[in-house]
Amino acid sequence: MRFLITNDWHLRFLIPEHRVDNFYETQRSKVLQIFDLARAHKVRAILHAGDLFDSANPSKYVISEYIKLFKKQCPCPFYTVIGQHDINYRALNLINRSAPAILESSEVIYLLGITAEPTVIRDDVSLESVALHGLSFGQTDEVKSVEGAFNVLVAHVSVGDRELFPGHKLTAPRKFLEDHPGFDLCCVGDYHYRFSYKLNNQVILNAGTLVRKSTADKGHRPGVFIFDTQTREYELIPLTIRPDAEVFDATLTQKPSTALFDGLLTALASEKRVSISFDDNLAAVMTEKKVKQPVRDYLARTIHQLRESSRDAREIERK
Ligand SMILES: [Mn+2]
Repeated sequence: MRFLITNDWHLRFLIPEHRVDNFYETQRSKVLQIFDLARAHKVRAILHAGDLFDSANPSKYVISEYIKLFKKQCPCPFYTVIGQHDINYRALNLINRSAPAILESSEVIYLLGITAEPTVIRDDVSLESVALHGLSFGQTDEVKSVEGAFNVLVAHVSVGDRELFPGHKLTAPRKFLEDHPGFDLCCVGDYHYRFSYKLNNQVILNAGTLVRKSTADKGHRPGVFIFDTQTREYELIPLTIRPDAEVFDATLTQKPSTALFDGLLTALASEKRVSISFDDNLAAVMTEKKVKQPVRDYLARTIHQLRESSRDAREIERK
């Protein structure tokens, strides 16, 4: 079976600060290019690894226009997970208020991984089974691969091979594959640059963002992967895009000074608070303030309970 792999569409109406073109139309035309590619390559489904919308509250116009577009033009099932841009406060229990949930209710897309059960697709001719699993941003549920099937994990996770800032600890693509040994293909989103990595029989792909939203994305050439489960081969298909000079504001072409940001990082690093993980930062602050162990234990329990109850609420909401 062939699949089209894509992520981080960040659908929106407003023109980002750095762009000078009709961004909404540009974005819409790229979505149409992807639907055309899915048709041309006869893929079984499109797999999108999260951040379908740019915000938790996109305009109703954007939502209704994309529902229409999916209905009329998407040639195959479309599966996605929830990225942190899709929901408020990064809180998965608010999933039913998200724009992707509205698209799912409109029966134009499917959300993966909200229940523990994977979606299994069977091919009547080759008798091949493909199990699709999903992990939304911050979802820590254990995913179990299905025996006898080709297992695909679609996940919005911070996996990558480039430091975002000095001292940034990130999960390398290889490590993610090692941590998910039962999965033949992992399609990930979150970081907006593209990468692909093979480890024996496993492959991990991030196609990169669909759009160059700011000058920081300059140099990125939007594209999608076509993956074949029989051969385990994949191909990058670049999208037709306009050159940077035509879409970016020329007055903003110079790289902004990072002096302020670097200063902040140095200050944070000196306080050993450089991670973007809440838990790491909390631990660093508690060490610095010499917080006693019973207080630490109490905080750890409370935070754990809060996370558990938000997961329970999510499961109840989905039932
Ligand atoms: Mn994103």
